Amino acid sequence: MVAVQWYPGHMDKARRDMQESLKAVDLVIEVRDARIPDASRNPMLDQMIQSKARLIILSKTDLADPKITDQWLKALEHDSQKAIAVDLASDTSAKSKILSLSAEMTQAKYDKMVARGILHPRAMRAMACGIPNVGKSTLINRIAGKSTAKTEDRPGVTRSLNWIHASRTLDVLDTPGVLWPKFEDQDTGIKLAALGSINEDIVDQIEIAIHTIELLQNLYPGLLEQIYEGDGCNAHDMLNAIAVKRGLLKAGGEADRKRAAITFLHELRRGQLGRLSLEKPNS
Ligand SMILES: Nc1nc2c(ncn2[C@@H]2O[C@H](COP(=O)(O)OP(=O)(O)OP(=O)(O)O)[C@@H](O)[C@H]2O)c(=O)[nH]1
Ligand SMILES: [Mg+2]
Repeated sequence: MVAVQWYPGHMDKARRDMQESLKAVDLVIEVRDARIPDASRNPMLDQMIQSKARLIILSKTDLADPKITDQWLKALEHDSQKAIAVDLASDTSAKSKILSLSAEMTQAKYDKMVARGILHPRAMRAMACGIPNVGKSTLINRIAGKSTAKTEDRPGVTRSLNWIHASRTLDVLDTPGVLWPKFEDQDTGIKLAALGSINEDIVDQIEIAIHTIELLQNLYPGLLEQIYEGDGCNAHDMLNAIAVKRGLLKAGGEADRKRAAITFLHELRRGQLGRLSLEKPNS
């Protein structure tokens, strides 16, 4: 069993602070990783958000399999919930897409204020939330057009809630990434660790790499064999093939499996193995 059960105190505090702030919020912007839209969905959010309008942003779409992302978008749209996939890091049109959908989803609120005689209604308020390292702060910076919120490629960068006047019409609350106390299955923890939403120091990188290799061998048969030149091998042999291909050998010539695991996971996360998704809808 992969040891990724973990729920640090700062996440529980963030969850309580978010619950409190929700009262003042017109729209919830839930950021999920386009490569794992189901594993990166925090089940605690459903309880917290209840009937509030929800815009789901599938981030890192530049790294995900485009065909599978289209399937996810269709599966995620319903009633008071809309979904779009964006590359928050470099797509300059992401800002206008997010602002126009946010305006559309808060239009009724805005109209109510006008009907009450308010001549200049306040900016609408959105809460950006989601698991660690999915791009919540990057999204806010993208809308604001400047680096207001701190971002970094590791989980746990944002530590407290912070309102940012992102545009003339939208204030966005940046929140710390939050996980939930117990994953429903081992696969969820593996996918979250593989794509960098769980602190690298608390999981066994070799185990995560082995399970991720198995996942990819099922979803993309032949791909890893082609990249790393392992031939028809199981996940353990594949990790050795990765070590050999990347020149990660110990003094005696033996494969350095730990460094191979870390290298493999970093290559996957950065998109160096291609645009890959780790799960499909209803699978
Ligand atoms: N390629 C790509 N990288 C992205 C995208 N969105 C965010 N990133 C990168 O993902 C990393 C994490 O982004 P953050 O905005 O810090 O993530 P966060 O959700 O605020 O993370 P925490 O505050 O730790 O919960 C950074 O290195 C970003 O540059 C995207 O759409 N595409
Ligand atoms: Mg952040």
